[in-house]
Amino acid sequence: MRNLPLIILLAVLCFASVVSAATYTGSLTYTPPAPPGTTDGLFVSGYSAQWPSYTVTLSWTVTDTDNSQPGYPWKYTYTFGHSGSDATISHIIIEGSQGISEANVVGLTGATLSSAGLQTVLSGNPDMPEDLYGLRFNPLSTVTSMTWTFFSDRQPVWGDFYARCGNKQNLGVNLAYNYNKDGSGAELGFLDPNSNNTVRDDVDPSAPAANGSLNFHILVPDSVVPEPGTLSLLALGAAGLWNRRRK
Ligand SMILES: [Ca+2]
Ligand SMILES: [Ca+2]
Ligand SMILES: [Ca+2]
Repeated sequence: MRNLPLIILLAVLCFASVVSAATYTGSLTYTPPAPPGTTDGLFVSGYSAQWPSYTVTLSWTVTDTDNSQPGYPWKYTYTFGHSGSDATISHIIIEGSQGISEANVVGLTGATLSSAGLQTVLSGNPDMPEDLYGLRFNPLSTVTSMTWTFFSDRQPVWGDFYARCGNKQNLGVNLAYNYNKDGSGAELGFLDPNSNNTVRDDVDPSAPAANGSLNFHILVPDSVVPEPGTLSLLALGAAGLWNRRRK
């Protein structure tokens, strides 16, 4: 068994690559009529002839199988849009966590990053449940649907989003965010439990990332994790220790 350290090293490396290779997809949809009902994954409101009468969808794909941005292993692709022709998209906020900044995003295509950090209800996000830390994306042109992609050093966790239309439409703003109730009537998704916008007490699921949606949440870039390269170094160290003990 002279090759035991090598076998251990290979096993750990294989395990690390299996663990790190992941792709998750999911979506949340609202379908009319208003108001949002039990089958909807989004809360949608606004001018009755616009977003509330359209189908509105957010979908996502998160993967670490694209290694084109070294140091930023997670590739996030989102599509948000509606089925109508009026009330184009102003912007969409994807939740992060305290400390998230432009430095956590590289290789962005399909949108501009107009803000990174604290996003408040008062800064142009009417009826957003409460303030949150996140990334605010704007479309590249006047569109009713947008797909954008970026790479991040932050791994996917469960979180929330908010989107709105441009300008006021018939004195109102069309908006959407992830929300619904479970069978017992308990509220799930993007919440404001203490009814105070500036005290951020929404709680997100801590379960690992997975396919689909969890309790009307989406996958968002959050805390930094060790890269596969770090795991490989750990494996090398473990194998080296084994070798020394044998001698
Ligand atoms: Ca949240
Ligand atoms: Ca939440
Ligand atoms: Ca609150």
